[in-house]
Amino acid sequence: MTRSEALFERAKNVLPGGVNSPVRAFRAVGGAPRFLVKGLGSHVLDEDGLEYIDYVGSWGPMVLGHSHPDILKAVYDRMTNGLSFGAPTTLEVEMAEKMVEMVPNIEMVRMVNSGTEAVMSAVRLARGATGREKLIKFEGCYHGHSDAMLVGAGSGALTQGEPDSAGVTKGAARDTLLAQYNDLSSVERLLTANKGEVAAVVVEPVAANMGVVPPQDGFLEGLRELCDKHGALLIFDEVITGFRLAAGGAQEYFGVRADLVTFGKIIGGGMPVGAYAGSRKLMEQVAPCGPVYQAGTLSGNPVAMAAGLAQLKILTDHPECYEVMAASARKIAAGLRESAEKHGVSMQVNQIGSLLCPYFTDTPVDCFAAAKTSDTEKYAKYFNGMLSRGVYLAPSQFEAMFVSSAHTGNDLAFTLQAADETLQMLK
Ligand code: KE4
Repeated sequence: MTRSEALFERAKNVLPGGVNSPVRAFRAVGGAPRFLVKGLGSHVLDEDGLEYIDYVGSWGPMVLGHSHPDILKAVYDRMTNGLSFGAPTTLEVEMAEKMVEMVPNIEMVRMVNSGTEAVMSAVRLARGATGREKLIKFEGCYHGHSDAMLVGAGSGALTQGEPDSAGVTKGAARDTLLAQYNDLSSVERLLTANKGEVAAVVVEPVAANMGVVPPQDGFLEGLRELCDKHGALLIFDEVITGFRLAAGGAQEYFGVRADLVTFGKIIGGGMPVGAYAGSRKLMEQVAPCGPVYQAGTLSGNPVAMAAGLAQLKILTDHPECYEVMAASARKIAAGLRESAEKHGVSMQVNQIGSLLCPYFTDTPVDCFAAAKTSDTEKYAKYFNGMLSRGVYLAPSQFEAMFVSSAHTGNDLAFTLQAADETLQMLK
């Protein structure tokens, strides 16, 4: 028994499923999750002393790789003066100012402690600001685990929300309507059928929780137009795309304006964090200056702010990172396609910026229904073949590969060699 296997058995006695977040449990790919002890640059080390090239990167925060010296120094310098006060600190003001400087169309920010909290709060603000109760989200998009967001499953393009988790009441799910990603008509039908009742359309500008599905040309622009026509707010959930697709996130990358934007991951540099942001008019409706209540003991925590601010400053000072990461992702995508072709494996590879995802299907993946045609058994074999060769991927077909600025040319060559050997075994 490996140390990870032994630790996993021990963990299962005191943690549900042995983990603190379900996807980490390797349920979709089998075997015991690797218990990691160290990360440096693009590599991580597990409890058995095995090293991997890491394409999870804590699910997005480690955009500069692990243990960046400037980020570690910022954390160390901050923590020696105290970890948390529950009182204002200069760092949270500097963080908000930095985000406003980098992201288009936002004037104010509220820090929270997770992406879930950011989306939950932005949705409450949208409902409070519009006086409307209904929401439109997209099947297969993930926005954290607040009740209103745990709605999916429903068949067909238009469905009244059905909870997809125990404990989410029909009442909580009732006001969440499901549309189809990259299908503007499914949104228009919902807005028309619920005239004057939809507070907001919540969307991942790049759907990165069904694998990676980029918006088709005109999709995001169409959402903007439909929201304007129907008086609904457009919420970009940029927990993944924020500060990753571009310094200004998806709004900058696609040139589409959202009314509210949610963030997480990168702005914490690896520490627990979330944020939502928008115009002054909207954000000043949030307590204590407005009627929309939202609060948090550790919101704006100085250590998290120090880590996040250090990461944002590096991204600002080195904008070339974005093209470097995108070029690396393009290289991996091209190499995977080449190997799949060579070995006769049906594979689609979607890539945008530093995000990519291989699907085991011969159907082009431009929506959730197409993503679900992927052979997830084959993905599991691919995952384990890569893991055994020292490449650590998302342990689920419906996640993204996260490329960082720390991934080197040697990492890419090693990754593609491992993929070629693995795909040869799969055919
Ligand atoms: P958190 O509450 O996990 O910080 O953020 C929720 C969230 C919100 N919006 C988007 C677009 C997200 O991708 C997420 C969380 N992402 C997943 C990875 N697909 C986190 C990994 C996990 O659940 O353990």
